[in-house]
Amino acid sequence: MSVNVKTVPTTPYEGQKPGTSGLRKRVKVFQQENYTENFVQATLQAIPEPGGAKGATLVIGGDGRYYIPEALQIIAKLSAGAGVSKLIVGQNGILSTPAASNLIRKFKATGGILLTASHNPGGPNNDFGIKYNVSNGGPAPESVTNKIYEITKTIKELYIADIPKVDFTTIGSTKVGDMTIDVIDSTEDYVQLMKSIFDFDALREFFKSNPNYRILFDGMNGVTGPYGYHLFVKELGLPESSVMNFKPLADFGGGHPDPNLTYAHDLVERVEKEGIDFGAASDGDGDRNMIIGKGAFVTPSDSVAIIAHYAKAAIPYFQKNGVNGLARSMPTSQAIDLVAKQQGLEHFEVPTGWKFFGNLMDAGRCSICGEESFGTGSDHIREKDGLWAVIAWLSIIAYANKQKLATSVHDILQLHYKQYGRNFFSRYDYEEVESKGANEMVERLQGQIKSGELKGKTFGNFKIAFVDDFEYNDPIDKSVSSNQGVRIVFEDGSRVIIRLSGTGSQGATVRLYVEKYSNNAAEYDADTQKALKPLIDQALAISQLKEFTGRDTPTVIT
Ligand code: VG1
Ligand code: CO
Repeated sequence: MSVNVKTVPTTPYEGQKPGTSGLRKRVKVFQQENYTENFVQATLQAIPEPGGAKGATLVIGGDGRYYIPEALQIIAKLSAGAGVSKLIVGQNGILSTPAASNLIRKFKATGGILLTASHNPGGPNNDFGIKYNVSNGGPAPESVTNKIYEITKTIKELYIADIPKVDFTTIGSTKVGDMTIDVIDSTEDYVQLMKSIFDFDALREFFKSNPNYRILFDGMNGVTGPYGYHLFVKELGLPESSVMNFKPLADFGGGHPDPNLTYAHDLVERVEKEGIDFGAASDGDGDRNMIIGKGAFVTPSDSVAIIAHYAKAAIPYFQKNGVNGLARSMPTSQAIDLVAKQQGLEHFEVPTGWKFFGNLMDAGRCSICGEESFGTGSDHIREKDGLWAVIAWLSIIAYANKQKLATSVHDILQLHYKQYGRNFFSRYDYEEVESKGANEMVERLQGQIKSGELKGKTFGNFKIAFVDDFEYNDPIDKSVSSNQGVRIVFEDGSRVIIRLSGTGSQGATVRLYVEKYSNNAAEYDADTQKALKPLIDQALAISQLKEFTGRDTPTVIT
């Protein structure tokens, strides 16, 4: 049974360029006539050969945010119009980003369309987003996202199948014309994956022999609530009080579903007040994570280094597959490099954005990687994975407890610093600043890099070793990504990085990253902001951030 496909004229919209992780704009922008349709069809047309969209199997799902129901219907109509043969959709359109990545790999799908703006707030006046992932389960590389953008600039016609409204609320298989739509359970496959990676018996054993050890997971009313509930309550048998904000809401309860000390303050407060041993949170679409303990905050840069350190001892997946190499994004602290050196592993520094890890993983050269922006993951999928990181940490705690090394998050951190030294790290975000000032600030620095005038200069106690605008040469496909952030590296190894965000939806966001290494044991318990203050002062002086943006203080410090 074939369907009738209507050809509907359309005109291009400006600015449909996918950023660090898909196209993110205000809901109101997506609601404009044919705006979503244009982008979805451009995405379908950009699906790489062989095959393209015709005969493709696509995984579809999102983080539960406002406008997903409408977007699902649009995707169904355009997919049928493009000759897609199968859609695999999470029930009610719910799939966390890591769960979607897993499904693409598991069912050998052509790719997937992810409906998320990640940690950006949701609701009618906030953000929506669409991202395409390719057959390895990872975000589309720049060759594909550039093609999508090119198509959006000239799009003239939409091919819309004349099909009735699709029911995405009921699990089961239906056919519309020649296209099959499988609506599947949102959490089942992901939970199975976690059980194949970690030793759930060991975790249950740990909680049994430490009955007073309390954990609290904050779903932040994003997509991970049902996944966390399934894993912690149903599988590990922990009390329901171990999860909070676990119902996905279209507006995330009015909150900012971003797991950091600012936006996950309810969790932080409860951990301190109630003396909870281990706290964790994930973002709107489930790929980020934050790990805290009583009186302890794990920076994401430390987190990935610590996971790499314990991987083979504490996680069956790595016992079986080995650890083949480590990687981090450029602004992420160098803590993981130190682990790689000690273990004799290859390590890589890639630009910001998870898409850059995929090639290394596919080539078997990277097993564990992370970003300073609360992203941690491994080659079990091709996205960062919030709940994976949380269970990795619980596995480390169970292992360290059994070996009588440490049980608290604080002690695990201190043990790590004793062995490797400490990389103090912080990021300052200046959100919604005027694009003009932000661009001029970066252009000035780029000019100084070109002219060589910063070389060898001293700022306070810091002498510049080198400055550059980070460029990445992918060792696998040889693609080159330039202008990935201004990097100022000092002789003592300290670093200042400045770049503009590629995920914001309004104005510009300036990110300032600072890192300082210490192997002085007396400093290991020091406060991060205090330890970094002299470097931050110099970073502000070098960049003239205040002069260019008019901002005295950052919006968020992580
Ligand atoms: C930010 C982070 C980056 C992350 C990206 C997507 O990008 O810095 O590390 O990969 O968000 O994460 P940017 O360009 O704004 O700095 V997510 O959880 O929003 O998909
Ligand atoms: Co996210």
